[in-house]
Amino acid sequence: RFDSIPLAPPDAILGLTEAFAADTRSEKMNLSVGVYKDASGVTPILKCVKEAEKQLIESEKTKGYLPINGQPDYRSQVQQLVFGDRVESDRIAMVQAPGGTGALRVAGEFLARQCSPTRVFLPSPTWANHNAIMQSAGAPVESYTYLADDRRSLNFEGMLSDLRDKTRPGDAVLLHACCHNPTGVDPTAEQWQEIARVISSQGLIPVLDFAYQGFGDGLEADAVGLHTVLDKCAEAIVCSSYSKNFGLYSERVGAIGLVASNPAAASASLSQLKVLVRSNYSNPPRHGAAIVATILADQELTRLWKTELDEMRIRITQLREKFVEGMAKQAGAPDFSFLLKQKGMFSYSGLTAMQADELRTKYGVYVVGSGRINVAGMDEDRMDWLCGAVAGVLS
Ligand code: PLP
Ligand code: TYF
Repeated sequence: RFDSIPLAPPDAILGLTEAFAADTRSEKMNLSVGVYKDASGVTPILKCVKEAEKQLIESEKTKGYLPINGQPDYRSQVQQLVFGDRVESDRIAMVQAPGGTGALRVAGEFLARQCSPTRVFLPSPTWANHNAIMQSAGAPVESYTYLADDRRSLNFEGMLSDLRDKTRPGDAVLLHACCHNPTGVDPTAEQWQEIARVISSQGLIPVLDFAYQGFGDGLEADAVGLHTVLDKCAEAIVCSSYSKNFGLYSERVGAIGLVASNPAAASASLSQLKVLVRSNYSNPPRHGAAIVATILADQELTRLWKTELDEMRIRITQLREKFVEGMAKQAGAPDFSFLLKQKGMFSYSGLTAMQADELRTKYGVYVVGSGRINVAGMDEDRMDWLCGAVAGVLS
């Protein structure tokens, strides 16, 4: 019964955030959890979101349930954002989902129930929750080589040979469409061509986790990998999240975009996705999706969103540059210029678990035990102090 239930371990990343909140040192800095912060250290509500919310307060007429697969105008806006005109509409099954996590969970259950004996191949390393989500969904999990031994670049040959040699036709391969979490290491456009070729020739199902569109090189540039895969593969699943690029973390906005090889297969897949949603959370939340749909349906708001997204991306790039410069000024510190090649909020810093511990206890700088740092959590006004702390634990 309940009194014999063992204590579960806390989430490694969210546990650090709790510890950070309880830390009374004023100089503390949180580089652990993956949320964007602006120059004043807050995770802002975008202006386009505030404006859309104002409009929604006026125009919203009901809080009645949404359809199982979500709000129709949200679905069509998001479909346009993810697929453009690349794939015929009648081959796509779109389902609004509660965040990227909800999308991945439903996609995992779909693979486990409808595509068995499909195994899901995850990159090594990957976002820790990928393992947990796929396992909870009942999908057998395997891994493929991703990061090279230097822990700062792609082991491209290793990746391709794993995808060729370890998989069977019908297996699924999860790919971070851009801004790989936790490493920041993305394939180049040419490497995506090769990856897509192998996935197609091996008969694998590409599952693209698209959680950071616009945080790497821009909205279009960040979709290059996805587009390359879609051009070469007749089937795919895209799990997108609007937590980061609309700053809607707590509103739980995401989507599953399943591409089938023909319209009948898309309809059947949609019907099965709806069955899964029904017994899971029944129907998705309205507010966040309504915000995204409102913004994307309005040219002015879309322009404002793109400007604000550019600002976030440029700030992250500048923080990378300032950190690399700051580390170069520290006597004896290793060269951190590899951070400039990496994309999105995250990079592996090369810090060991022990050094990460020391950074926290001695300086109040919180990084994940793997050495992953969230660049977007850096305080630019105290960059020299931060670099001094990192150099302090590295020496
Ligand atoms: N996928 C990756 C790679 C992520 O890093 C995250 C969030 O950190 C998600 C998916 C899920 O995002 P959410 O469920 O908050 O939309
Ligand atoms: O920092 C990361 O990689 C994520 C962030 O419900 C996160 O784990 C935190 C909470 C959550 C989803 C993602």
